[in-house]
Amino acid sequence: MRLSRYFLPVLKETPAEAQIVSHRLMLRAGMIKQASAGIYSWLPMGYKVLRNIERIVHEEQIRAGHIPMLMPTLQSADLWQKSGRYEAYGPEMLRLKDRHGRDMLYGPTNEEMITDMVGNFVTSYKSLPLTLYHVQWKFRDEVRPRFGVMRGREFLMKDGYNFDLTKEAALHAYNRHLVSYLRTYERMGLQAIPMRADSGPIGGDYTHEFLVLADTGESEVFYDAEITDLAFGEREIDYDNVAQCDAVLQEFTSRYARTDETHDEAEFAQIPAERQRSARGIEVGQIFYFGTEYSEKLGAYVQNDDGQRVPLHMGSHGIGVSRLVGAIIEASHDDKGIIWPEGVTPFHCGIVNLKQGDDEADAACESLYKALESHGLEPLYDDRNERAGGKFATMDLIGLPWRITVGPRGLKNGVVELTSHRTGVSEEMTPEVAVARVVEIYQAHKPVNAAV
Ligand code: P5A
Repeated sequence: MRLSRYFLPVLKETPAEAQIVSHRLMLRAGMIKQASAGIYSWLPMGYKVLRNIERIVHEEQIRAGHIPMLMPTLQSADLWQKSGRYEAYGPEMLRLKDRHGRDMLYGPTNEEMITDMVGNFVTSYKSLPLTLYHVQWKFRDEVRPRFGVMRGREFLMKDGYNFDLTKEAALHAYNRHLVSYLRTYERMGLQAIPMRADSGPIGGDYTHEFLVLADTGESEVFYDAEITDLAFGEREIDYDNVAQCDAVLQEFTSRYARTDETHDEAEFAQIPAERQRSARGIEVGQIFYFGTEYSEKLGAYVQNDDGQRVPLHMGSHGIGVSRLVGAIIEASHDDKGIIWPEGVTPFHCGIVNLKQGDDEADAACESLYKALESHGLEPLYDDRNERAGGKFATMDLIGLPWRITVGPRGLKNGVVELTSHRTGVSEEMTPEVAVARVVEIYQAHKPVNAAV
C-alpha cells in the first residue's frame, strides 16, 4: 500500500475522551471511529488488524478440530424463553420487534441458537464429538461502555460450543479449548494466563478466564509469579490425545492464578512471599463446561449405544476478538505509539523515502516495494511529499514492527537502513539483504491452515 493512496486519518491531538493508552492510540492512529457509545467503525488499518486476529483464531480453532460456521446476529426471543435467559439477561439485552410484532433480540451470545440447531440435526452418539464455532458480532447493552473497543456494546467474539456424549468427553473438549487458546494468544504476541474464574450467568462448575496483565485491566488478579515463566512455544499437540491436552492444562493451571471473585487468601498465603503477585488484567477469553442444562431445556438429545435417549454435555468458549486489538496495544506500545507483534501487524514493513522526488531514492523504494510484495508481504510505503520527521512520527505512531529507510546519502554507498521498532536498533545493509531479512522474520508467522 502506498500511503498517499491509503485512508489513514491520523490525529495530531490526543483525544480527550480516551482514558487508556490503547484507546488513545487507536484513535490517533486512525484505526477506529466512534459511531455511537460503545459502537465503532473499523477504519482500514484497524480493520486489517481485526482480520489478522480473526485469522489466527480461525487457524487455531481449525487446528484443534473445531468446525467454523456462521449464525445470524438477530435472534428470535422464543429460544431464550425456553432457556429462561430472556428474562434473566435483563437490560443488557438489546430487544426489538419486527413488523409483525414478534420479539427479537441482537444476540449477546449463541448457546440457545446452536443447541436448538444441533438438537434438530444430531440424533445419534455416532455424530459426536462435535465442536462448532463462529466469529460474529455481539451486542451487550453495557451500562458503562468504555475504553474504546475494550468494553464495547457491539463487539466481535469467537464463540464455540462443544457437544459430547459424556461429561468425561466434554471435559476433554474443555481442555482442548484451553490448550488451543494458549497457542492462539501466543501467536498474537500475548501471554494470556488461564485463571480459575466465577461462572456468572452462563453457569457451570468449570470455567477459566484468560487474562493479559496490564495496569489498565478491568479485573483484579492474584497469581504465583512462576506462572509467567510458562510458554506454549513450538510444541506440537495432538488435540485428540486426552492425556496430552490434560498434561498441558495441568502445567498451565497448577500454579495459583485467580480473579478477585475466586481469590482465596489462605491458599494465596501458601505461596512463598516473593512470588505472590497482585495485578490487573484484561479478560481476552473465557471457557465453560456447563453439563446438560441447555440440552435439556432446548431438546438436544441423542441415542446412546444402549439405545437410551440422553441429553448432550456441553460447554461454550469465547475469545474477545475486537477486545484483543486493544489488549495487544496495552501490552505492546511505547511513548510514541503502538508496536505491533509480527503476528498481527497491519503491514509487514514500512518503507520511508527520505527524499521523495529524488530519482534514485524513488526508484530504490519502488524496487523494495515490489520485492517485498513478490514474497507475499505487504509493505506500507510512505511516498508522501513530507519531511522525514513527519514520516518517522507516523511510522512510530502506527507501529509497524520493521521499517526500511531509504535516502540519497545511503544509496551512494549502496545501502538502506533496516530498523526494528521494538528495539530501536538500526542496521545498514543492501536493499537485497534488507528484503531477505524481512522475509526471514515473517517465515515464522505464515498462515498455517489452508482451510480458513
Ligand atoms: C462463551 C462463548 C460467553 O459469552 N458464551 C459464548 C460465552 N463468554 S463471555 O466471557 O461473556 O465473553 C467472551 C469474551 O468476549 C469478550 N467480551 C467483550 N469484548 C468487548 N466488549 C464487551 N462488552 C465484551 N464482553 C465480553 C471478552 O474477551 C470475553 O472473555
